Amino acid sequence: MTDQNIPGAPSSEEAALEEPTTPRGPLPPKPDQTGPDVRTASGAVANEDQAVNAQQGEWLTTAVGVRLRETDKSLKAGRRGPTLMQDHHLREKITHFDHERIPERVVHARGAAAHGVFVGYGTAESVTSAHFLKKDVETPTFVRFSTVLGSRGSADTVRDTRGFATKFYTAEGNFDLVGNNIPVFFIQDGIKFPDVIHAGKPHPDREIPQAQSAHDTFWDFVSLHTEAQAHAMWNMSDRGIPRSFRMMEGFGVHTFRLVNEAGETSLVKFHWKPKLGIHAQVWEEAQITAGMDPDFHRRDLADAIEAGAYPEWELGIQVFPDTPEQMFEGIDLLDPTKIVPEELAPVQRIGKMVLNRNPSNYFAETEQVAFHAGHFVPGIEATDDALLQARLFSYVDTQLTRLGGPNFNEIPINRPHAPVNDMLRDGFHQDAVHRGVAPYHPNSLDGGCPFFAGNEQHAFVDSPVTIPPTGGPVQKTREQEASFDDHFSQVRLFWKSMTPVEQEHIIEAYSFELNKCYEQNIKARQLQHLANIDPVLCSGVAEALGLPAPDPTIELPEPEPSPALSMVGQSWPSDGRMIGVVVAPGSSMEEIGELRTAIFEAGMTPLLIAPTGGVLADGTPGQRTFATARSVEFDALVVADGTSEHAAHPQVTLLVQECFRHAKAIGVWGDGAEALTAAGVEPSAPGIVTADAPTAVFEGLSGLLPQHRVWERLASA
Ligand code: HDD
Repeated sequence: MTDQNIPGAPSSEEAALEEPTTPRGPLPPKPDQTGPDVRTASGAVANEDQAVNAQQGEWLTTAVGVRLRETDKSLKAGRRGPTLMQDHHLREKITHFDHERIPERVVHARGAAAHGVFVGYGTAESVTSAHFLKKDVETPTFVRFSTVLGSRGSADTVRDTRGFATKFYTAEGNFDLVGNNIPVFFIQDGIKFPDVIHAGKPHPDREIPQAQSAHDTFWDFVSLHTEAQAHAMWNMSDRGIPRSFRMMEGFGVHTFRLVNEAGETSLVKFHWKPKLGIHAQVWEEAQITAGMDPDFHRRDLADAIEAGAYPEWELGIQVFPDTPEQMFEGIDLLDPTKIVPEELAPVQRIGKMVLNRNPSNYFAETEQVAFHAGHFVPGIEATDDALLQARLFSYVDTQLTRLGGPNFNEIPINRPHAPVNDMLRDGFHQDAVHRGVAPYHPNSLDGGCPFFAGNEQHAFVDSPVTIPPTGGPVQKTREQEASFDDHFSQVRLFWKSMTPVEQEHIIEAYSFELNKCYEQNIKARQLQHLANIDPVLCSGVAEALGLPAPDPTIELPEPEPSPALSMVGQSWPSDGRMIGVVVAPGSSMEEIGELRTAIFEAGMTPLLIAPTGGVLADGTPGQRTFATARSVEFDALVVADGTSEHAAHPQVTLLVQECFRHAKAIGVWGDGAEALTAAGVEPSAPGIVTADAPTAVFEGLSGLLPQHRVWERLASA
């Protein structure tokens, strides 16, 4: 066969080959499934559609492009004979499969991600020269949310901190803001990171429990490290079980240094503020969800984006003067276990991020993305926070094992959109075909290139910060400032800023976790810390543990509560909320149609729950059956008229009772009210809407949803 025979028109010999299946044309990509932006040889950014369609070419080939006529049977010496070593395709297929997995992240292994765009407001221009924060500058972003402790296949809704890592592909190179949904950290110095993670991960003997902090080694660590009390309390609060990634705040945690055009510096803390507000599951919901739908958060994020309900956050900064002490109102800004309450330093909004595209391929993008806390752009710098300093080393180092060598920045999802002209060469998985002969500086052979950029070309210049900031001779030491030793006053501040219902949840969370510990010493030690934080907190937990509540051993001043720390009491947009609607053959499809329209028009999603599968009378699909529905999927429940025959169905009763217990709004019209009676729910209870028409029911629910839950239904609210 000659070359001319190959592309396009098959030769007569090829045509004679029998195809096992009819070749099909490429599937049309979904609008949100375009490939990752990649850098072309010329440095321009292109969208590699080919990558999306790689699986849909006409002919199956080997890895090196040879067309195959069989992939289901190996090459054997006769029909019943041994397999032949010369079967290249068999060996290639199996070998590649054998090496498909890469090590999961040592922490934050379980995650979900999305592409987005960030737009600067220009309000940060007085404090930073960063180009992407200038007014109306649009920057592509990629965000990965994660849990910390669980393995890649663990459940989404476990009690844990959530990672919130954002890669900004700015015109000046990549900036990574690798944050969490909790603004304080367990430890003050990165040298302790392996310790806290060893304690939090499953026990090394039996590798249990998975994705949990409710076990002895975790609480052993926490009770032996008073500095961990602040983070532990945040984890035990409702922030540890978010309703959705879309409804979480994000925090840069550390204090960073910003530098403006004039070279003046400020210290800042970064905050992400979600448009939809901060909401949590209740603990029972989180537990049910982990079994019913372990992918709950992952699915929620992808579904919302696919439905066009793009999640949004505003980026904000708290700004502090860059004084030699690096303190603000008595709070040490280099201590990552401390916050600065918003009441003392308001969060100023500097830009907005919208997540508008799901990844096309989990492995290529979400798994291979490599964030680095040290990826800064001109105008943003690190501070001497000892936790941050250790991170500056760890994030590059970990990729060497995880992504198999030093060239991970060439993987499409990690490539900057700014032109790259480094002198890094060779190594495993080197994709670039570098030209020239002189990858060293200075040189006289490659035209002297590359040259250094100066201020005019906006080079990254480290600000001339005095070390130590207080001046004087530098002494090597493994000590830290005395201000780092106050481990309790902010934990008390957090506790005192909670509403009664949030405090009750915190007591329940500590009680659950500590009751899962076997070691009595650990429980007793932790109770002593709780006594030092607050006697009410301590006695609540002690009672649940069946242990005496110890007296405090320290005296703390009464803090000024920070209402911004509470998740209760505010009103938020209810876009994207899910409304479960129990229907039955006796329901009027006209009324159901009116209800669905009203729900859609309010930017929410109805989920119809019918006794059995299949379509309803007018062809409307029922999305759930009584057997497959569970309350955790819904933010509110409606029981339609015409359902009386099923009012006492155990699954309907379970739905109503769970929604009631979890403080969700419930609406009924007509004989739908019988489901309330069957479940033992009083129609006059808070958050129960009874009306004579579906639209009136929905109107009542719409008034309740902005508070997220019917808080007054919970006993102590
Ligand atoms: Fe970390 C991953 C957040 C302290 C070492 N970290 C990782 C991720 C997030 C954070 C969100 C997942 C990134 C992704 O989605 O790929 N880490 C934090 C925050 C910290 C923090 C907010 C404190 C303020 N981390 C921290 C310390 C160290 C590390 C002190 C080590 C000294 N973190 C890592 C790591 C990981 C990581 C081992 C695992 C996977 C990766 O980096 O890429 O290098």
